[in-house]
Amino acid sequence: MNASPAIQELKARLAQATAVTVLTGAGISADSGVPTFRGADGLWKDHRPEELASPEAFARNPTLVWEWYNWRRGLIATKQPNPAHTALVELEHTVNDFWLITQNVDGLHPLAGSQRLSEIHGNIWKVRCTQCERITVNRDMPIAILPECSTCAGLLRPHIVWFGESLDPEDLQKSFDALRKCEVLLIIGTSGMVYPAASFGPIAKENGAFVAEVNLDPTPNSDLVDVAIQGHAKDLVPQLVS
Ligand code: BJW
Ligand code: ZN
Repeated sequence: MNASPAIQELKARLAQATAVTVLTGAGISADSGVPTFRGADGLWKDHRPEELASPEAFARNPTLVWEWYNWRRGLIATKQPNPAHTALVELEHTVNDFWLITQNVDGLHPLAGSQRLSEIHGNIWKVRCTQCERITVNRDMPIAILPECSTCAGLLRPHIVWFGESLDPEDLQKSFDALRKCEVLLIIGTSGMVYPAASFGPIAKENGAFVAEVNLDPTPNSDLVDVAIQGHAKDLVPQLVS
């Protein structure tokens, strides 16, 4: 198969760059069978985000929120990284200065072997105590509702950044550093609707990076980027890295 000129150019840029940053969203895991948030089959079709993914929702009905996370954990536990996740591990090994920023909480990037990454919206396999704030890994299937902290007996919550909550300052700092210094920013499978990640493309562009997008559909980023390639992440990302 002959690669398109856009793919060829991006492939060459990636091969030459010494600093590459990648931003991923739910679209990369869609190819592993994990549902996205928005769109026809997205999670928000049946659930209102503010009823499940906000601190107010958890305060109002922690049982409902935990039931939803138990369902998601059960689904994600059956999924595996796909060739797009694996290709990014390969890229991490070949690029001198590499950073992966993922909005995904499914843990498929670390499962594939990614190490230089920030999970800026948290991880569905981690829990945080609402009292003492201790963060622990928890793979219970299903998790006991309502789960309690083993240190202080406080109520545990998912270690996930909900709407209206701040991102971890260290994750943000690492992300901004990576966006400012990268020669290439590759944005994969995100609708570009949720801030602050929605501002990452413009930040890298303002700082002189070559910005590329891989997505099934056009997004708000498509007009800003140097190259927008439409298709499945699992097919395109391995082509870009090979
Ligand atoms: C494929 C594909 C395939 C499919 N191959 N592609 C500035 C302006 C306006 C609002 C705000 C602002 N700053 C903050 C806000 C408020 C809010 C926000 O952004 N709201 C917007 C909706 C307007 N942001 C926040 O609250 C953030 N906090 C914050 O900024 O704190 C400071 C602050 C607070 C309040 C006010 C002001 C400042 C926190 C955001 C946390 C988001 N958390 C979630 C958690 C969900 C719960 C959970 O997972 O358990 O993270 S929301 C949800 O969206 C999830 C995702 O990580 C995130 C992004 O979604 P993503 O990944 O883009 O997925 P989709 O489904 O949207 O798109 C999938 C894409 O893939 C599509 O484009 C498809 O085409 C594509 N695709 N298959 C390639 N095979
Ligand atoms: Zn505690």
